[in-house]
Amino acid sequence: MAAKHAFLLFVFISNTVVGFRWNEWWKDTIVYQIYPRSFMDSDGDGVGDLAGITSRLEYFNDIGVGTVWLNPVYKSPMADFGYDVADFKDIDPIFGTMADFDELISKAHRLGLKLVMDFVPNHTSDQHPWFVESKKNKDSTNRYRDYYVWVDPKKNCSDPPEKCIPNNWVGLLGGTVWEWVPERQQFYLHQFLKKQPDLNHRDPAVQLEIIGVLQFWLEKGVDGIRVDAIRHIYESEDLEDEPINPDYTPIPGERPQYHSLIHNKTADLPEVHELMYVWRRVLDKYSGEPNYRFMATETYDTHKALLPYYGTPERPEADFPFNYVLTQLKRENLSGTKIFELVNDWMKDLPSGKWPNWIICNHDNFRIPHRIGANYARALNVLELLLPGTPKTYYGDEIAMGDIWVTYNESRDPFAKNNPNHWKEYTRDPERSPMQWDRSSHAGFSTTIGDTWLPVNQNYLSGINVADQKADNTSALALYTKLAALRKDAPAFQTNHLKYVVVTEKIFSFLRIPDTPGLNSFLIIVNAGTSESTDDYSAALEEMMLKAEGDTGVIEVSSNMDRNGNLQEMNGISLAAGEALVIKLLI
Ligand SMILES: *[C@@H]1O[C@H](CO)[C@@H](O)[C@H](O)[C@H]1NC(C)=O
Ligand SMILES: *[C@@H]1O[C@H](CO)[C@@H](O)[C@H](O)[C@H]1NC(C)=O
Ligand SMILES: *[C@@H]1O[C@H](CO)[C@@H](O)[C@H](O)[C@H]1NC(C)=O
Ligand SMILES: *[C@@H]1O[C@H](CO)[C@@H](O)[C@H](O)[C@H]1NC(C)=O
Ligand SMILES: *[C@@H]1O[C@H](CO)[C@@H](O)[C@H](O)[C@H]1NC(C)=O
Ligand SMILES: CC(=O)N[C@H]1CO[C@H](CO)[C@@H](O)[C@@H]1O
Ligand SMILES: [Ca+2]
Ligand SMILES: [Ca+2]
Repeated sequence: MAAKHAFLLFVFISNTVVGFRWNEWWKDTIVYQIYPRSFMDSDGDGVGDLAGITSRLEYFNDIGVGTVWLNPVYKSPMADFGYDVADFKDIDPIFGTMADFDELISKAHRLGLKLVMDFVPNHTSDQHPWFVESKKNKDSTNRYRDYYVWVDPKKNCSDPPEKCIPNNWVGLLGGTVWEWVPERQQFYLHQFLKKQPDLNHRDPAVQLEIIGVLQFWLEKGVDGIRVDAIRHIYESEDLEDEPINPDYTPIPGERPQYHSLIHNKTADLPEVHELMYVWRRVLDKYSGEPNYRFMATETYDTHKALLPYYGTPERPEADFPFNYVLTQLKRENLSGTKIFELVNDWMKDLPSGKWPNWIICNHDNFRIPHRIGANYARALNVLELLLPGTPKTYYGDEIAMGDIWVTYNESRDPFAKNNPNHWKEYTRDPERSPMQWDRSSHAGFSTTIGDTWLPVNQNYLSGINVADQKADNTSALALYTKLAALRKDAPAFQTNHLKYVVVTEKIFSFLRIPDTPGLNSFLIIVNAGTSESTDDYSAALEEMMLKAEGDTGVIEVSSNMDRNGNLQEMNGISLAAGEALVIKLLI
């Protein structure tokens, strides 16, 4: 018996897409995120490296991924595993050499893959030569004097100067952003770790240095950059306190957490858009047919705060700001209506002519089996790959990899180690375990006789590995590969519009319709509920004045790969909890 629903009808204006132009390669690709320590270890030291990645590049051709994005591989003391850069123009020895990088990029290009680098402009390592010089003194002869955000002790303060903290600003890991340096008798600002001093992008010399870094990698042939932590680039020069967040309850005896304040002096300052535009123009100088250079930005924020990073028609910025809204999906709030809300927020406010993108997992959030439940991992890949726009896959999501668990003492992540009382909320180790390639020792990730840098999830022995899943045409990997091919081949997936069909507490469903009449449309249905759902889609389509031919479709793909090819009546479609269907129709 089909339930009665509210029907939600929205239509988006599309760009008419007849194949993508040379400068739009980032639209019909899948971006695959590699956390380099954890992808493939070539030399048996237990840590992944560049030569390891190079040795596995054919995998991307096999599964239909076109773009690889590397988390930082630059020279770094690894206080934040590479997000603390000591030399923006060199490779860290743990990952290999510049020659290894050159080999990686040339093989990637030979295989038709694009390579995107992580770009970390907000801060450097405290061991970067710029900082080492900058902290020595504030003499006008010190050319690095203003490379970082240095501030005097608060005025009219009767305490010793190192206690005269300039203001109430709190960093992302809790506690003050200010760190005292006796040599300069000043504080420097760090929004992340103490070992990650923020660069001063108001200094023209810093702006030039950073442009030089961009040029260095563009000349090496990288196809794009992903700009890290963009909302934190600038802080207000007036140094006024930030307002207290009324929704925050302080914990007695504990340092204040990031959300104790409303960050309108240290985040999303308007100046950042000037900088983005400058960088965009640098990329444009290197963008000659066929080599368009792509830019994405990273920041965790509400969709309203993210959208401005697209720029404007006159002043374009990112090709897209990475859209993290779906990373908020948790076990307790996963539902059809919640997915609808998050998807629709982005789609309804998307600036005209701009391209959406979707991210469900990354190196800062638990993976789906842990965050929501193992039986939803496949369906969420269906959702991510078939929504309009560019999907981003975190390594291992294609095989439905799960998290590991490590104790506080075994933790590697500084965000956890610096927060002994809250480490379970901060830890990012669980989602960073080594990639599971096959059933050999360490899941084929490493030949080390010792330990890998984080433990391998033991479920690699029970089917969660690439080799076993390649041999099984019903596996998560088989599903992923089929979806990747579908989104590349079917014109219905090469537009940026969608129509919602049935949306309920359990169900989120949408139609992808090609711009050219007479070609197949696809109805995608996800059951995000905790029990089976049977619904009438025929009436919903009719209400939208659309009708499937003969009121039937063919199941192109089912998330469990067990209903593919079945004929399906539209007036009563049943899905198990966590199941997704892709139904091909003519309308
Ligand atoms: C510091 O104290 C002096 C003398 O009491 C006062 O004139 C001045 O305005 C104060 N400055 C600030 C920044 O509060
Ligand atoms: C910051 O927020 C406070 C409180 O909402 C407001 O009074 C103040 O004007 C804001 N400042 C800026 C720079 O937006
Ligand atoms: C879902 O729940 C989590 C945990 O309670 C919360 O952090 C997150 O903001 C919620 N997401 C949405 C979209 O409501
Ligand atoms: C963790 O390490 C500390 C210091 O080395 C030690 O005292 C403690 O017993 C360890 N805790 C566990 C649970 O292993
Ligand atoms: C998998 O292979 C078997 C045996 O060849 C075949 O019967 C089945 O239809 C295939 N399933 C899928 C989903 O391709
Ligand atoms: C999603 C993302 O890239 N997060 C990074 C933001 O920047 C901090 C500091 O560089 C990193 O620790 C996060 O991993
Ligand atoms: Ca290695
Ligand atoms: Ca900053």
